[in-house]
Amino acid sequence: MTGIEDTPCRLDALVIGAGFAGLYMLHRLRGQGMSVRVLEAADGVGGTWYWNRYPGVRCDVESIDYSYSFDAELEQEWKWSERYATQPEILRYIEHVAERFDLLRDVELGTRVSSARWDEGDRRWRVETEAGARFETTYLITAVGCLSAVNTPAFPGLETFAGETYTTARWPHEGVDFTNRRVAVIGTGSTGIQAIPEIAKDAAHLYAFQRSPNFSVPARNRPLDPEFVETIKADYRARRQAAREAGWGVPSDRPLRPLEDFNARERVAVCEEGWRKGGAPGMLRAFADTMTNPEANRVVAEFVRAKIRNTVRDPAVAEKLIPTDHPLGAKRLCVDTDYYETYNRPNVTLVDVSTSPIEQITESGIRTREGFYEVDAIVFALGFDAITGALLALDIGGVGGETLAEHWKDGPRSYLGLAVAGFPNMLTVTGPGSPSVLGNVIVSIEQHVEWISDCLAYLRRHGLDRIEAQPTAEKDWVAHVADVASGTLFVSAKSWFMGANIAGKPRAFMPYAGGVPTYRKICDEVASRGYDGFTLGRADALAHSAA
Ligand code: NA7
Repeated sequence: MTGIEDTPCRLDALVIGAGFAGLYMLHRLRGQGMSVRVLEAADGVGGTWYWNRYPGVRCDVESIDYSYSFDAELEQEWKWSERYATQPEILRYIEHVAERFDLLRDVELGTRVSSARWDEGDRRWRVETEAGARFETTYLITAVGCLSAVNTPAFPGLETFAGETYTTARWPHEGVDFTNRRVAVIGTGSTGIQAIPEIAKDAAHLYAFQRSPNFSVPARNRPLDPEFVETIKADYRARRQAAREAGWGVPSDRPLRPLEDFNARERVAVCEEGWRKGGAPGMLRAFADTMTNPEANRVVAEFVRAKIRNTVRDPAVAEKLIPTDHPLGAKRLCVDTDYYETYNRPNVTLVDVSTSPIEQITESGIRTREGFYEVDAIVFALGFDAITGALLALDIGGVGGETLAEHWKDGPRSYLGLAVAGFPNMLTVTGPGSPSVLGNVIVSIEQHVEWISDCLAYLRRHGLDRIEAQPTAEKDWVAHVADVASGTLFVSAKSWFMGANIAGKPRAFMPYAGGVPTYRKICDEVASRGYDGFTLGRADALAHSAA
């Protein structure tokens, strides 16, 4: 049944999104005997790894950690080939998981949700798709990803451009040949930083349009050493446990100590060691207090700035590539292969659009305040309306017809990043107010999926089928999230974590910065106290407070 028929398709749970989160949610809930369907806008599973196919795209978390931990056989049988997996390899992995656990039969691809309304009368969600299919479901679970709503600022004159335009997050499946073409890449976040070195290898000339420089560290990607993989697989449980206990969901290879424990020479040695090993954790966790102590952060940032100066031959270009407006890591730290080296190529030009903004796109190129760049193709690498964008695009209406957009007009409000007051039976995987994008999102996805499925099993065991976050619990959690963030350096950057990259978006630090283990403990305690802060009830009886 597809929901297109006259009678809506009735379900216990409807999951929106078939990426890492939605597929695992389906697996868990189906295993609990629930009727579940996943609706996915794309023509394939994979979520972010379905859409983002631009040159150079890789995960910035190591492959041995960026994978499901819920099935021991799966983790033993799957072989990652590189330290940082490419998009095609991650997509193959997700497709393998979907097949291995027979998930596809409950996934409707090419199906975009157009609205979801809570019906207080019969206490169900009524969900509609763009194609007109209708679903009625007891539980609505969003698994739409934090980086899926593409940022599309308007560039005057874009429609007049005679060449080709590409958006990194909507890359053509057949790939793009840039040989002998003059290419503009607009945007130098993680995506631009991965794509620019690859496109520069083929392009006649590449113009990198940078509005703000970002910090980036070398990935030192390499084929995985079979002996290393064998050691991990011999005790994968220990590795997974270490990931869950690590602040960012990635195990540390050494005990963390604060800046003050090291003398000046040792500080440089610690940074040098992180740089040599490659990857974000080596810099972000150079010191235990890199993200909380401005001086510790300054030491690491200065170290990276010196590396940029040493790598980029033209000192003027090097200075433009050096961030000075935010602490290292306050915007997500980028991980690259030869990014800074690419600016030494004769066919690459850095165009600083902070002082000389893009004014017009013409038939043949891009005009900034100070110059004109004739190009054959433009690549937009402009980021996302992160964390809330994809949720708001679902057009969700809760109790009394209040929409999620209304509820969040001053910034996202959620209890634990899992549930929203006034939106009963809606649960949000990696919603705002949970650790989500701060670190290894797979660890956070698994924790949420397991918490939600345990919660729904609890409700069923107790003859309940209604759960709603209490307004006071939501208010307190929002205040706690802001309070925790204010004790970190994250809040001092105009980042997408803050909603600062989208015009008109309310400014609020959206993820929970208290660390993955602390957050897990809080969620577990809430559950063990009978879902403290939630009101539980029966659809056909008076609600009773669990608090
Ligand atoms: P990001 O990190 O948001 O980067 C987007 C880039 O696009 C950034 O350099 C922006 O400059 C730039 N941008 C955005 N709008 C414009 C306009 N109008 N003109 C010029 N430049 C613009 O997105 P990514 O996709 O790179 O990375 C997102 C996450 O995906 C990443 O952190 C990983 O976790 C995976 P700005 O900084 O706003 O000045």
